[in-house]
Amino acid sequence: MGALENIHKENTDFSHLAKIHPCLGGEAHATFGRIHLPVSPTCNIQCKFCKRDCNSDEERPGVANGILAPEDAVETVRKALELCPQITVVGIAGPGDTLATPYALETFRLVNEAYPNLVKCLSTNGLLLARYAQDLYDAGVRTVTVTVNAVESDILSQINSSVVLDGQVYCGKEAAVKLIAAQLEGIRLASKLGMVVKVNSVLIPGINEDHIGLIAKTVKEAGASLYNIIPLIPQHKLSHIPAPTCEQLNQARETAETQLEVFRHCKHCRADACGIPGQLDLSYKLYGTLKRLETFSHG
Ligand code: CLF
Ligand code: SF4
Repeated sequence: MGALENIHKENTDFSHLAKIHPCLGGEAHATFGRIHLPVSPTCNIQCKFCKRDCNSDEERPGVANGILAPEDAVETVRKALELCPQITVVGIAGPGDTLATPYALETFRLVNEAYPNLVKCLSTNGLLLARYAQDLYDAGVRTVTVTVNAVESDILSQINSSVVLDGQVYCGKEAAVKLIAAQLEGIRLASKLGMVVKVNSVLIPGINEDHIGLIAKTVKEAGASLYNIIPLIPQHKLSHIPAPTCEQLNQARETAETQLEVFRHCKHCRADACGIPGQLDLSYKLYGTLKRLETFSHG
């Protein structure tokens, strides 16, 4: 832990963070770990491929063993560091959207007080990012991932069916327009505040596969520094679409790379992942006793 304490130095500089954060494209993906705290139960949008669930068998985003209460987060991080001292990042990535409920922010505040030197990382659909960017920064969050699946409403409305904003439900194109504007504003604000912004896109053959270059260009202009393209897991309303082939995925990554650095080591973590991505999975050891819930989502 002694050597790691030096590494756990807070810093908003991308190159420094890339050395210690397993998802920022540096060598750190094989060396350092992250713990995800599944404190966010619900979502404020509906992606057509998203089937939120709660179980301990599936390895995909959107799934967690159960929901953790913010007041249990510090003790959970302590246990996780005991199990895996290589953990440098505390992430909140769902299973619902992390900003749809106040629990992620509350959790980051508590964890930041107890562990100011761990990197705090948030993953969100971006609908409420602009609204909470300053609060997140003040709670120690320095890396943010926003899932942007399209930057044109015609395309996004094929991927997302609705958005709930301030008690109002928006559907179809209207929802897509709102979501795209909110995401780009959130990325602008978060990066302006000094947070490193990574964008995730789910690659959906026949829908956004020829749109990746424009997404990369647009989010880069808004302030994103890194891009991660994730293959569709065909399910829910998009279960009829086949997952992209390796060629399609590589093609999309190459196109994106003309605009923005591309992260290629993503392991499609669960919302309650713990350990070194792709190498050491301790989530069952850490969360095995969490009560299972019926349904929820991923952010
Ligand atoms: Fe977690 Fe995501 Fe932060 Fe990483 S995961 S919130 S940025 S600490 Fe990483 Fe997992 Fe891929 Fe995410 S390998 S799914 S990119
Ligand atoms: Fe989309 Fe994530 Fe919400 Fe599911 S939980 S609907 S993937 S933003």
